[in-house]
Amino acid sequence: MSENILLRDRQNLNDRLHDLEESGYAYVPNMLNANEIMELRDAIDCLTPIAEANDLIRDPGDEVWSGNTRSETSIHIKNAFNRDRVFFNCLDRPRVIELAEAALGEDCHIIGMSAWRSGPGRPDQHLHVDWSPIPLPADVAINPRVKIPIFIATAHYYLNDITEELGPTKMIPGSHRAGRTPEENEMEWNGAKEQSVIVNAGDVVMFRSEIWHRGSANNSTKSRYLVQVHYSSRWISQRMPPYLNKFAFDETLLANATPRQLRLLGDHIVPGAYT
Ligand SMILES: O=C(O)CCC(=O)C(=O)O
Ligand SMILES: [Fe+2]
Repeated sequence: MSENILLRDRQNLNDRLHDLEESGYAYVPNMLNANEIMELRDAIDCLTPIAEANDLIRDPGDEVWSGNTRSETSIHIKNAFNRDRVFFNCLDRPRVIELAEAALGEDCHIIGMSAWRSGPGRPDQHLHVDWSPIPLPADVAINPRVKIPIFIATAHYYLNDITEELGPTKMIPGSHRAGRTPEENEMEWNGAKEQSVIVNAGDVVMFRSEIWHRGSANNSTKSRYLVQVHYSSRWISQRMPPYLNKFAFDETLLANATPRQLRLLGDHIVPGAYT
């Protein structure tokens, strides 16, 4: 059994930014109230996966993704912001968006937003990085004088009280300083083991894309619900499948969006490639 990760309830943005930069993750508790949590869970249960958008669905024990829609199935929905206003509203929740903008720039945007229902039987993921922007020799990566900017960070909105049985996210604090991705079945970095992210429903944890982490097995009888908002610097391209102009924004959601929300969806002021 893993130890629980240290969650620091910081009182200001600078401290949260420091945690994200130095530990690789930051804690933003009590982001959603009980009503908002229920709305998001209900909205996930109403989602039908769209094959062309690379949405995934899996029955318990399945090795391959299938087209079945039984309620205990696991689903992974891309472009969740486009499917329901409750997801759209996760674009720019206070404290989280301020942290994203401080870490990634005032002109940051989202590269995607995923909604997950992970049913009983969901297997362990391997320890991985979501993206390692600059591979470096170990001694360079760990040198405190070397400061790699954050290029991508994901905010996890947890919609359950997380227990070890439900399958917490596991992370190795500080492992964004590895300068590489973990080898298959590598479980430790620099003598440090993975730790469990045990949070309450409505809490957010944001982590930079190079931290070693994984989702773990759901050994409970309940489904685990999660929304992931993937923020990036302006210079990283957005991923909204299907590609080649086949993705279409929901016009009603756009019509009611604020300028900041539009920018987060890619409507940048800068007209050219660079300026
Ligand atoms: O389920 C989780 O907690 C983490 C998921 C994850 O890391 C991923 O899908 O890349
Ligand atoms: Fe991941």
